[in-house]
Amino acid sequence: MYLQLTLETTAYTREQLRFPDLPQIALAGRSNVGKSSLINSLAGQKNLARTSSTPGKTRSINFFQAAQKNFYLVDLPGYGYARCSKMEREKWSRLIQEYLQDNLHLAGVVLLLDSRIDPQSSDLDLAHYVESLQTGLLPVLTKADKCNQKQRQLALKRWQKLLERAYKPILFSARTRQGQPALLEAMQKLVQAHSPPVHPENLQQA
Ligand SMILES: Nc1nc2c(ncn2[C@@H]2O[C@H](COP(=O)(O)OP(=O)(O)O)[C@@H](O)[C@H]2O)c(=O)[nH]1
Ligand SMILES: [Mg+2]
Repeated sequence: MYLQLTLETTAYTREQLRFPDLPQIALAGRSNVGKSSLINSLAGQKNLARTSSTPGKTRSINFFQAAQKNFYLVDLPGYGYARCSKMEREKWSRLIQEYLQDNLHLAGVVLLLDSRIDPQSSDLDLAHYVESLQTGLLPVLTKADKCNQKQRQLALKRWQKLLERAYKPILFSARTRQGQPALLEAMQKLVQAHSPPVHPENLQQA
């Protein structure tokens, strides 16, 4: 099963952030974690989201509409890229925060974590921030094909323990598509569980 994804809007600044009236699932992760590869894999396409071996290239927030599923998949800029200037990094993390904060359409955040790499403080910072927003946090452990069974189980246990309030992490590989059905199902559940924002005009009769 694939998601039929169409890139609808790209935002580089706060002013360009629009909130289409549909639930949104945000994808977050450090640069090079495999976010573009995951989007391409979900869509069954090679070049929908740019993949590159040069980290830190995607600086925008990209809204992909999922046809028939009635939600947006929102690709957030990769964080924690050391080779950029401090100012640039702060600008991106501010844009991420402005997007996540008070976003009534947010149905959940999928946090991508490299299954081979030890937990980083930037990952934990973002995870705890998302938990503070009272929105669902779904950890996805990427590049699972690069680990052996023992390493995969270790990564799973470690993240489960660190992110107690999150959903159970999903092991994922864009190469083998391990975890893809589970991820699609979990995203669908987040969308279904999301209650749409109440518009002021609907409040009057309540
Ligand atoms: N073996 C393997 N490599 C992956 C996987 N996902 C991504 N990569 C590689 O990791 C690098 C970064 O991937 P990319 O999707 O561009 O990461 P992004 O910066 O998070 O968008 C690329 O060289 C990808 O080919 C995966 O599931 N398995
Ligand atoms: Mg990318």
